[in-house]
Amino acid sequence: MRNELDFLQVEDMIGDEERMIRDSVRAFVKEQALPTLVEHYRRGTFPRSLIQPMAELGLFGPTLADYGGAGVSELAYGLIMQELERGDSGLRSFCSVQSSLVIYPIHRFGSEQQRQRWLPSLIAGEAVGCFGLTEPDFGSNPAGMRTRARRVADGYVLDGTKRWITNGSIADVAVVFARNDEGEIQGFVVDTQTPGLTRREMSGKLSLRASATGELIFDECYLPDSALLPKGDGLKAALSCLNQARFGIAFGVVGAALACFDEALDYAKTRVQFGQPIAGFQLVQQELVESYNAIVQAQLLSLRLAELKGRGQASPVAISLAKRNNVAMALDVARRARDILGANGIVDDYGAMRHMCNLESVKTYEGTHNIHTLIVGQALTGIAAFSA
Ligand code: TGC
Ligand code: FAD
Repeated sequence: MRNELDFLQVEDMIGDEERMIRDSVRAFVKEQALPTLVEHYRRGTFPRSLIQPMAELGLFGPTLADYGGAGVSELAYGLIMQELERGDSGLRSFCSVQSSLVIYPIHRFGSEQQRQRWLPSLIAGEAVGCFGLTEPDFGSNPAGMRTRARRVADGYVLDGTKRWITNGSIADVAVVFARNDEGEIQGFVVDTQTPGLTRREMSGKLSLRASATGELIFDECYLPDSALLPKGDGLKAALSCLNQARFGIAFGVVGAALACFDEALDYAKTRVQFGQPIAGFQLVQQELVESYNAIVQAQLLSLRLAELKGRGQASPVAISLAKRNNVAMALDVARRARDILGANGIVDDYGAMRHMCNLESVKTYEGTHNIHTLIVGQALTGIAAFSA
């Protein structure tokens, strides 16, 4: 959003340091990432050449102050996600997973040995991580997972399949959840070169094409005791990682919405039909105003959330509310932008339709829109409505 259009002066709510970080990521996305992203989106590949530049900007595990992390604020983290997703949701996904779903659980639940082994290289972008919770038959309901961790002498044997795993096919390390002999869920840190683990790239995606999505198949995969996340017991540990990633998504999708809005506004002011710019038609202005209005509301929501998170007070339900609202908002803004662009809206010379397709995945992952509705509904009523 251009400064002169910032009617509520949202910019004033962002400190100098956060603004500097945001602007450097914005410049990186514009100058280095976007020129290659569209081609990767066409080919359905992840732009691995961007990993090192992102690491040099300090974008992996940025809120950690140890193991090489930059120690930035929660707001700065959110704004990093916003600028990455202004480019493409696939780029933000890569960083969400690396930071919130791999670096975070290893730091919070891992042993010192696991931390030393993985955190410096993940933060430096020398290693890539992935997070395996979802299975072919258990998406919204991970509590039903079937992946087993059978106890054997000095370790565990994993059997099962994790599907729809971002970075799964390119990762060096996987944080994976499995059910032990007692039926409890436990987390493991798995080197992806471990015998018994095979991986498959998932093909045919019409969304998040510039992101690697894979399947992890564990077949009698032996892991030593040292692979167990010592403090990662129960579904609760897995779900607490999701809070971090959902927070990043609440900010990230604002970036996608801003990209679509800016594109649609510029287009509407220059595209002439019936002898005047289409921005001069009331119906087009209404679309632009609805988008603008929704974006500002989402920005204010995420800024408040960052403030709460910085104080350690962002509850899971507050995060669900923001993920749910902001993703639906961004999808709506992307669809409106696509419409304003007319036929040009369906080609990838413009970003709106790519963002729109990406946001369909963002609506589904990290808890679907429906699941977040039920999380907030449960908090409001005290009644869980997840199963009939
Ligand atoms: P439930 O009984 O509600 O919870 C079990 C325990 O966990 C606690 N809990 C949480 N703790 C921290 N943060 C949260 N967000 C939490 N949600 C629940 C809860 O208090 C309880 O603790 P305790 O002490 O009583 O044991 O569990 P449930 O089985 O009824 O499930 C509830 C439900 C449906 C909300 C949950 O399963 C859920 O969130 N489902 C959605 C699954 C999901 O989001 N999967 C995401 C997979 S990862 C991914 O999509 C990555 S995409 C990455 C990218 O590319 O960006
Ligand atoms: P389902 O759970 O089968 O849901 C299908 C539909 O039913 C949805 O509309 C859902 O809202 C609805 N539904 C389900 N239960 C209810 C209910 N109780 N009430 C009302 N409606 C309901 N997972 C990982 O573990 N790691 C990753 O890195 C990862 N990356 C992903 C990347 C991509 C591109 C995608 C698309 C997914 C990724 N996922 C990942 C998986 C993602 O978290 C799941 O797809 C998501 O949790 C939904 O599960 P599902 O697809 O099995 O849908």
